Amino acid sequence: HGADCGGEAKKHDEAAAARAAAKSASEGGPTIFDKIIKREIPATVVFEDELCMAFRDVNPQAPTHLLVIPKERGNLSQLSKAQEDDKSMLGHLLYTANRVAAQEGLDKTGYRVVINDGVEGCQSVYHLHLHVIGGRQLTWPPG
Ligand code: TR5
Repeated sequence: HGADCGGEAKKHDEAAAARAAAKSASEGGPTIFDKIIKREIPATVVFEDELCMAFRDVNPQAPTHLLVIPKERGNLSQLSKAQEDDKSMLGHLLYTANRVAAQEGLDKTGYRVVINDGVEGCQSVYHLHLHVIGGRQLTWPPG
């Protein structure tokens, strides 16, 4: 049985599926986020600049749940693949996370930024993304 990563209970091995997705992405395969970037499938985009975009998570875990992603994934299928020359993009994404949080009014109340990495981190889409979650009292620790 796979890990419980918050989805519906599934009969197949979720960990194996996650490893397959990670392998595909690490080999340059597309993810669903490429289609969002190209506007081939719809998303509610709340911010965009030359480097990144932010849109609403389709399965929100709180009243506000945004994803901030680099438009060019490059090697950043996941945070653990980050290299020295990704530092400016990583900084830009984190800075943008606060900008979009403020745009949602969350700078007044507090919010959370999460990056899930790999199988044990419950990552499901292998294109780096920051979750920006808020609009209710969150709890700690996470599952
Ligand atoms: O599990 P990790 O950390 O990899 O986060 C992936 C996130 O992408 C999840 O919170 C999903 O709910 C979200 N997601 C998945 C899809 C999707 C999306 N957010 C917006 N729009 C989406 N589309 C159109 N399709 C998805 N498969």
